[in-house]
Amino acid sequence: MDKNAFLEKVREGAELIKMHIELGHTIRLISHRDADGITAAAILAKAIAREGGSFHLSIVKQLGEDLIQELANEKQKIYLFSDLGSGSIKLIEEHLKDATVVISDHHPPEDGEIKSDNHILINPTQFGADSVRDLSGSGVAYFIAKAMDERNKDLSYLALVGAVGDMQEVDGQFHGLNVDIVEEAKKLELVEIRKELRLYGRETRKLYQMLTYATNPEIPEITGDERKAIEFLKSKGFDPEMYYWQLREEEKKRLNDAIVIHLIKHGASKETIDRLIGDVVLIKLYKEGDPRHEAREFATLLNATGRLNAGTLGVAICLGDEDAFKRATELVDEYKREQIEARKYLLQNWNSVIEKEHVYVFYAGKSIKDTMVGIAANIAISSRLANPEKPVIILADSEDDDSLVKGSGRTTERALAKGYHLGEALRRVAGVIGGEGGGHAIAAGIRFPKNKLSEFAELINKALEEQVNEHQS
Ligand SMILES: [Mn+2]
Repeated sequence: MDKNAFLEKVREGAELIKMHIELGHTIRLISHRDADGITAAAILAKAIAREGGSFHLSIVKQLGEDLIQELANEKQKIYLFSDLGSGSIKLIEEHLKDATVVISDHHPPEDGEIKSDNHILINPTQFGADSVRDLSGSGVAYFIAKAMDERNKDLSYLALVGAVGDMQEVDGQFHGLNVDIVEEAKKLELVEIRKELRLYGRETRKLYQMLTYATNPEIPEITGDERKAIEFLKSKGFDPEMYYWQLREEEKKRLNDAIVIHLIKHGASKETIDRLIGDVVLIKLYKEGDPRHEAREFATLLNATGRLNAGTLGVAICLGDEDAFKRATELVDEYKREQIEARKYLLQNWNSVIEKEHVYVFYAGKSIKDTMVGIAANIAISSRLANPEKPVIILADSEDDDSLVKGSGRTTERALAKGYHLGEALRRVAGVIGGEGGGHAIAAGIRFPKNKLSEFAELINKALEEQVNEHQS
């Protein structure tokens, strides 16, 4: 890639942001809600604060027209989009033409070109970089922050957490501009990069859990089988209750070798083995055993805050806020508990499901939280309560309004082949019974008056049936 041309663009963006800070304008910062977007937001927020500027931050799932319109209504002087924006250039050009816009992103641009003189796109893919391995959104944010002030090099470790969150080192090592960030973070002694076992849970999962839940890569005959994982560890002389970080270097090497040999015996490819042992980013600011000590666990925590609509809490964690870290940990534990509860409730009460020709409808009342209905629908499918070729809709009482029920529909690719579109079907039914509904073909939601519950199953079945009939004709 043309690194110098990219860095020139970065400098241009950094100057623009600094100029607005000098003018006393609030920087309106909008970033993506995954770990990459959250670390990117933290880097930019910190850089702005260090310049003496103020910012107003939102962490969002996606950048649609509604949101862009809302942002335009705020009439800010400068908008800074991070880890998103490249996919919405036309809308940004249309709605924000009177403002300064800086887009700091790594997704390949689509849908239009920058036309306004006061808009700038900083995106390494325009200079030949590969969006999935050379630089992530937090990496772009880092280069901008560094161009604003060299001091911001101390945020390099956050850029690496974001890169790992986006799985930029999926093949076991860093590439492209990510390597530059690794070098800077190493020089400042912020991180240590080690060739270690890359299975999830170095800090917080016991060895047997690390192996039982291994998915990337899976370990044949061990993944998913706790007993076998324990047996395997014991036979190699390891205490299954220990954590990877507690092992001595010689023990780590022996465990790595044992797993590699096991994989080779089961015919694993070279790529699989390369992925198993590779770059692991350790953050020296945190102690061993802390999820923030290892980049993948750190990123997973940030991702969870984003999914739980607490992305700004994730940003606070990145900025070193210990209370935010504690609250987020509690939030994630609570969420896991709710998930386990929902699963238990479904398994015990599935006999009360209404099964129609085209749909399962399950009403959980207050036993499943209304925020968990989508997950519950997925559980019904993945735990094989439901036939995967038939959509599942889980309904629960609304927590804000007792006269309403909230529901989520989920199905599988296989079912979609028959012509189902859950979003369309729920939208239509909602129209009939006085609610709101919509979404994607495979995942959608609805909210409607509780007194229409008895009619709902029949109506949604009919709507789905019509979709199948139309699909066939
Ligand atoms: Mn990203």
